[in-house]
Amino acid sequence: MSNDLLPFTITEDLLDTGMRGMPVSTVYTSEVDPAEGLHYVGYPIADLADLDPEAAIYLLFYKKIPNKAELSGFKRELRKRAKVDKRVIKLITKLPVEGHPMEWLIAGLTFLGMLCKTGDYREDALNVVAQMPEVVAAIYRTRSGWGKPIKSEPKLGLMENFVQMLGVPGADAAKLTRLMRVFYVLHMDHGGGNLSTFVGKAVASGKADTYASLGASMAGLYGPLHGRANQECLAFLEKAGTNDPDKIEKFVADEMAAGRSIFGFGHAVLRAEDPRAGVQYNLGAELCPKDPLFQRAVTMRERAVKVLKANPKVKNPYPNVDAVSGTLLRACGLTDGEYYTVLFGLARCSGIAAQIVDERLVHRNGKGVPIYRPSDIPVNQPHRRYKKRGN
Ligand code: NMX
Ligand code: MLT
Repeated sequence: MSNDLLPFTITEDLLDTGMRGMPVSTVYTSEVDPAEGLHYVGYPIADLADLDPEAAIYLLFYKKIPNKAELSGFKRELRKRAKVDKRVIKLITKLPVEGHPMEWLIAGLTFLGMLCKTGDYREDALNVVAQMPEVVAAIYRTRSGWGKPIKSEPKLGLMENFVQMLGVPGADAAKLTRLMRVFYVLHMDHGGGNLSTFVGKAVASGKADTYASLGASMAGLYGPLHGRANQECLAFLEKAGTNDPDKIEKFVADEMAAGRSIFGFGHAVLRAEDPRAGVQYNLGAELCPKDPLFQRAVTMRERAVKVLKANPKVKNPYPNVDAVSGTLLRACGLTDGEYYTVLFGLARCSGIAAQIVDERLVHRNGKGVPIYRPSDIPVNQPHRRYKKRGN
């Protein structure tokens, strides 16, 4: 562990800042370096972007990149765990279409918990990772009205099976699979302090089960400043309505002046362009270079940064993970932005589940981190006595 963060003094100006920069725990899966961005167990994310998603999961759970035998054993293990209880899928098909897909996802995790939990953090973590593709595909198909859920074929591989179960009308499955494999690896984990991960681990610290903890963490991811920024960013790009660089710059400046968010830009920790954005810009150049909305996002990369840099309050004017992901998903056939955060959640649950396993079963020599209970400072609450008054 690097000791340069310790000891840490909490001064008044650090209160009510959303705990910005306060180290509260140790984490074994990943690190977010302000300048260099995300690393999984020490490896820079850009180096891992083309890894098998299953190998990336193994890395987060077992802290090493698997060799060939370990990877095939792990894939076998996930296949064995992949079968989702039919009742869970049936319950999903009864959910109201008025609900946002993230509300469906939270419900799906709750159904899995009700019907399938073992109560063992490691077992439940691996089960949920193996079963989420089928759950998310069922959510997607049912709520989109594409038809009945498609039978799972886990032997295809995690993302290959997911794309096959989605059965996106009119999509090029090979292209979508290429995208989803990278998308999954990029979105799995982002240190221990991001909102959804922090919430999930906090809930698990009260010894709630893995499914309830992940449901809570997905409620955190649902917020537009966190995971739902990928949905909002697609709408933001569409709203810009032009590919002319000067007009885009004016649009961003007007949005900022109106007090609205510039979606896909900024970060609480990063102080440089998010390498996960860089990987996706490159992937877009490969998969959909002529797509007009992708090209607009590329122009934003330069012009939105210019506008945000001119605003002294913004600490990071650069693109984050959500800046361009929606344009790639849309170009590969997933045109409805409302589902993008569910895809983020599908991947992120694996990182959060791995961190929950560590916090519950590994930290403090296996005793686990105690129940989260930070303190607070009471304001305008002088101690006084209440005297019962007559009527
Ligand atoms: N658009 C508009 N205002 C911004 C932006 C932005 N992209 N980035 C920062 N600011 C504002 C921020 O609201 C704050 O204003 P005020 O002092 O009036 O409250 C000020 O600039 C300073 O904020 P920072 O310290 O730079 O950023 P902070 O750590 O508070 O927030 C985000 C980080 C990510 C919430 C913020 O940059 C943001 O709202 N970005 C747009 C939403 C987004 O893309 N979120 C996705 C993050 C990644 N993810 O997937 O989770
Ligand atoms: C994430 O991937 O969780 C986001 O970049 C937000 C964060 O790290 O705070």
